[in-house]
Parts: sequence; C-alpha cells; structure tokens
Amino acid sequence: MLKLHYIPSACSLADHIVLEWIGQPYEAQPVARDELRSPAFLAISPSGQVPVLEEDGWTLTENVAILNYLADRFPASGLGGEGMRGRAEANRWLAFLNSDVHPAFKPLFAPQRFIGDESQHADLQQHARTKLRGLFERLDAQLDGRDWLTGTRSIADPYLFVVLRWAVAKGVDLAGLDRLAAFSARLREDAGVKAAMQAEGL
Ligand SMILES: N[C@@H](CCC(=O)N[C@@H](CS)C(=O)NCC(=O)O)C(=O)O
Repeated sequence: MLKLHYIPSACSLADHIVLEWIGQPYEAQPVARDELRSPAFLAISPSGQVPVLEEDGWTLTENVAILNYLADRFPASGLGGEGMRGRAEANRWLAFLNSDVHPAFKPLFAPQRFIGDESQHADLQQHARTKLRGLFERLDAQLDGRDWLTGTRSIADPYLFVVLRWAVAKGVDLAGLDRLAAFSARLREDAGVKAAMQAEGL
C-alpha cells in the first residue's frame, strides 16, 4: 500500500490531496520536526525533508517526482493531463511552483538559514514578499478563463493551493488577485482537500 510521510501544512499536503483525489487506499504518516534528522528518517529521505512516498519497500522523494508517479500509477485519475502536451503543461506549472515559488518562501520560514544577523531578517523577508507578489501575479493571470492551472484539474493544482495557504499565513500581499482567491475558496470546499486537511489537523 502507498504511504505518504508528511508534515502538516507542508508541501506534502499537495501529495496528500492528490492521494485523496485518486481515491485508492493509502496511509498517511505524520513526521515530527525532531524526527527529520533521525537515522530512520534520513534513511528514506537523505535531505531530511518531506514528502516521502513509500510503496512495497520502495521509497521516493521530491514532490515533482512523487506527483508524476502518482499520475502515472493511477492514469484513470486524469491528473497527469491529456497526452504529451497535457503532461508538459502540468509539469510547466509544477516546475514553476516547485522551483520558483516554493524556494521564494524559504526566507519567510527560516531567515536564519540565509543570514545570521537578525537585524536584517525583516528586510530579507520583505524582499521575499515582494518577489512572491510578482510570482503570484503570474499565477493569477494563468487562471484567467480557467478553473485549473492547465485548464483541467492536474497534479499542479494542489501545489498552488498549498503555496496560497503559506502566502496568507506569511503576509504576502495577494490584494486584487481575485482569480487566486476564487481558486483557493473553491478548493477549500473540495471533498478531497477537506479530507486531507482534516487528516493533517488543519
Ligand atoms: N526539493 C524538495 C523540497 C521539500 C521541502 O522543502 N520540504 C520541506 C517542507 S515544505 C521540509 O521538509 N522542511 C523541513 C526542513 O527542511 O527541515 C521537494 O520538492 O520535495
């Protein structure tokens, strides 16, 4: 059976939502922050990070790989997009979220990992918020005339939902980005999203 190792509210929530959308049996295992550096966890995730997906003794890390694997493993879900171009579109937005948007949050979560001088943290974080505003404007524009990033529901959408939650929590200015607000409101009402969030205690 599939098993997802997650931290509540972390990027692993995207995989958790996808597992709910797929609707096949799986197990979700919370990881405490102090377990991340334990030998047992490092054995399955050498970077000491979630998500980790396990299946029959095989383990997979990296969100993009896990989400693509789930789409391929359960093609009837339609979450991988239609055909080669549909998959490429899903991966275009997944890559943007994973390699542009997600890292831009890091100074907001852990400024001390970037600069030791605490007096500069607020400035660093304000720069991160400004950078994120620009990235969210691009995502808002992409939703013009679309309910989902690629036009149809895909593995990219739950990742957008996750980073929108972070943006609100970390005071990123989303004013006027009405398509993102509508997307977020719609997903909060989605049964799979609700189930994953409830399981994570959110
Ligand atoms: N490159 C990894 C990054 C995963 C990542 O950043 N995970 C965060 C949660 S969103 C984490 O586990 N943080 C704990 C830590 O770094 O101590 C991926 O895309 O899966």
